[in-house]
Amino acid sequence: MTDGFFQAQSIWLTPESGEVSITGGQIDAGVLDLTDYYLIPTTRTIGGSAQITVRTSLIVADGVNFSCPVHMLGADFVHRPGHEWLFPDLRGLNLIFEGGSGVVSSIEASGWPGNELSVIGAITVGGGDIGRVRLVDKYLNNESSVGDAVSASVLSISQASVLETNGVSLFVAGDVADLLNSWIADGRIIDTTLSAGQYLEAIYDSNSGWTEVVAVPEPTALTLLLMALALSPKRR
Ligand SMILES: [Ca+2]
Repeated sequence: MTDGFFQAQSIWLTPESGEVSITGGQIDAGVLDLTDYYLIPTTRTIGGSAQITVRTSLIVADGVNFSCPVHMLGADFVHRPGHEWLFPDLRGLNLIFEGGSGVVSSIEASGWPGNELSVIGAITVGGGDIGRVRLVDKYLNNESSVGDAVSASVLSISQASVLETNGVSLFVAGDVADLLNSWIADGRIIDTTLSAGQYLEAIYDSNSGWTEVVAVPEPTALTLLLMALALSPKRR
């Protein structure tokens, strides 16, 4: 597909063999299902100047290459386990969550910084309207011991939009700890699963080159007192 407009409640875009590519035109789908045809891996290319809007769920497993934005109007990004050697290439994908107030989307944790293919190119919370997105981990995508996380090269959260980490590890490429900590402070990044005495903090790991949002224990009164003493000017 290179042109035209296609609108449907549910689109299962899966050839029995060969390759399907959408490089132009407009798709407006309730469900856009890009999973395999009876576990036969095929390749689908979604990119170019294609305009994609999804309203319920965008479902991937493997064999998908994205190189365009996908507008998520309240939709969930579902990543089912597929063939691990054929992980979808999400590096060119920009998921834009803009469902408006009171609408919660989700992102399946499937990536980790060690596997570049599974890193989502960009997660944008808030676009034409504000967005709210919750990280979830319903499927075991990575069968090694690393575990599933949500990893993005770029994360943007507009004012009044919210990303809920929901106990799922979140990695963003580069040293963006100051930016993410400012979003934790102003409520753009929250975790409603934190136990008492925990709070979120973004920490940059110079070895990996990634900033991770982690739950850390609240500093105790004694720690704060010792820090204050250490920072206070020395007396003669
Ligand atoms: Ca998962």
